[in-house]
Amino acid sequence: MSLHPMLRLSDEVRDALATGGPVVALESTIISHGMPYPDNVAMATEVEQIIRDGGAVPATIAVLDGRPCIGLSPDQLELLGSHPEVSKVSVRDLPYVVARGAHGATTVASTMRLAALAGVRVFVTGGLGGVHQGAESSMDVSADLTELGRTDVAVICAGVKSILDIGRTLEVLETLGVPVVSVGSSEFPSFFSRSSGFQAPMSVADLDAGGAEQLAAIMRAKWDLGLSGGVVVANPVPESDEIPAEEMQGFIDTALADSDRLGIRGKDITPYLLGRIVELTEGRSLQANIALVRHNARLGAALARAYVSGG
Ligand code: PSU
Ligand code: MN
Repeated sequence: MSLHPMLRLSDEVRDALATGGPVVALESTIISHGMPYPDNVAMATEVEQIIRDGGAVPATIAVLDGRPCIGLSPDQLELLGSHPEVSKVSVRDLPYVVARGAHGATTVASTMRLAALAGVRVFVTGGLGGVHQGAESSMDVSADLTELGRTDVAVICAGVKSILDIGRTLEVLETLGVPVVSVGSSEFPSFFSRSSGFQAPMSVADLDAGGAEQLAAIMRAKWDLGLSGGVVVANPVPESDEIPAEEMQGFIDTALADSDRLGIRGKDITPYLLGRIVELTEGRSLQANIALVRHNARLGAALARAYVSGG
């Protein structure tokens, strides 16, 4: 595949793609707008190392000085985690930050798009965007779902937080033809918790029992059939790091009520709620968040290897 001229690839990503090696994309909104400094930079650095230890090459994606970058240096991760002028960039925002030569942290939607442009098919994150509570009137549905409906990338996440309407999020994914596959569980997880009250539409075995190979086979079957679009891989948080859903619900309700009272809307809602939940839980949610991203990174490396090794 010839390289898109607007992309800037790190050397290790360029080499891996040139030789058909395993590459795992990572988003940057989670760094710039999803976690506080300096834990965000430590998380991003550690996750890249987990992917290398798992035999794959990490490709953290962001827009820097207007250039879409696939694979970042330690200095660039530090900039994303600490610079005040890194905007949150979903698909609609990409043309603007690129044209202005600005910095942008990419969401799941824009990271998927840039990963696909570079030829990367596996992407690891923490939580997906989805249908917001009250979307019946606000119409606030994340562009992450639209992108999952059209871009050929598998996204490994820990499910969807109950800051969103989980049931409606699953309905939209079904409408868009997106396979939603839980790993080692029959339930769709709710980020901090292994349960959500919703069954997963599909499931595969745990990583230790061949889950990565089963997922790679689903990706190949989908794309070989010409069914474009993504796959949601829902990897439940490990039991030892879980915060029970009942326990989180009070904090989430408070955060939602606060955002409502402050009139926060649009692209600012998700970052506001994530930050408020870290405050309300006195950092406990952050520890669970970091743990589940690590866990997803291990699966991501294995899935990227299984996918490139053919079937
Ligand atoms: N949910 C999380 N953590 C995150 C996000 C969502 O638990 O960091 C970020 C991701 O980058 C996701 C974005 O793609 O928020 C969704 O934002 P919006 O709802 O504005 O589309
Ligand atoms: Mn929105």
